[in-house]
Amino acid sequence: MTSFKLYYFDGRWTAELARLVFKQAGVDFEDIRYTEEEWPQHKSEMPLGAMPVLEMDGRKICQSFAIARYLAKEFGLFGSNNMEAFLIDELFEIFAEIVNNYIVKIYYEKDEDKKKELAETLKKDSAPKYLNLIEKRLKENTSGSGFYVGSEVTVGDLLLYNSMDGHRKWLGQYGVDMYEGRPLLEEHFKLVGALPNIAKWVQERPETAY
Ligand SMILES: N[C@@H](CCC(=O)N[C@@H](CS)C(=O)NCC(=O)O)C(=O)O
Repeated sequence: MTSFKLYYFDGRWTAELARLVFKQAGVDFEDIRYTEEEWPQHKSEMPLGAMPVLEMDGRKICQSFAIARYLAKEFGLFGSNNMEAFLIDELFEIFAEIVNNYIVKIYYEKDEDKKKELAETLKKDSAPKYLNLIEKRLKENTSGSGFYVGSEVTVGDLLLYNSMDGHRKWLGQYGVDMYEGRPLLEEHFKLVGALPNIAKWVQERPETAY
């Protein structure tokens, strides 16, 4: 049986989606969390000198979204046909754009007032077009499951759930909730949060700063 080790810091951010995929699939993995002090000794052991990194039987692979996609495909959480897989990929690209074009800029901005301003602009001007499309996709799934695609849970559901959770927590420090006033997303969040393996993990996972 393959042995999995997931390396990251003691936080959720870019590693949490892979953890959720493991948990939903019921597959064991070693959740290795380096402290900031330990990290410099381990940086050169990682393919790109960054984490998260997944080690499988001694082979290390990197890039958080690629890791989550790989695991989801391995564990049957990537949809039941090519269109479902496409819609999941589309959702990954949407969140990659939100993170790379907006969230990362807020993170690196030094001025506190400017950070708040950027967070408010994200909510008002940039996020709506993405969230409108996500809601449209949810409505297009007429299976009645409430999941993002098809009738079974996929990594698309875990991605949407984890992004909402993380962005709310992080943007909350600037008083911004870009998901506010979107009952369909709220409903989906509750559905995924109530999946037994996810609910159990959310209950027992370490409380971390990010
Ligand atoms: N695109 C990469 C980003 C990886 C990344 O920048 N990781 C950060 C933590 S979120 C890191 O390892 N920083 C420590 C360093 O670069 O020394 C991914 O999504 O995995």
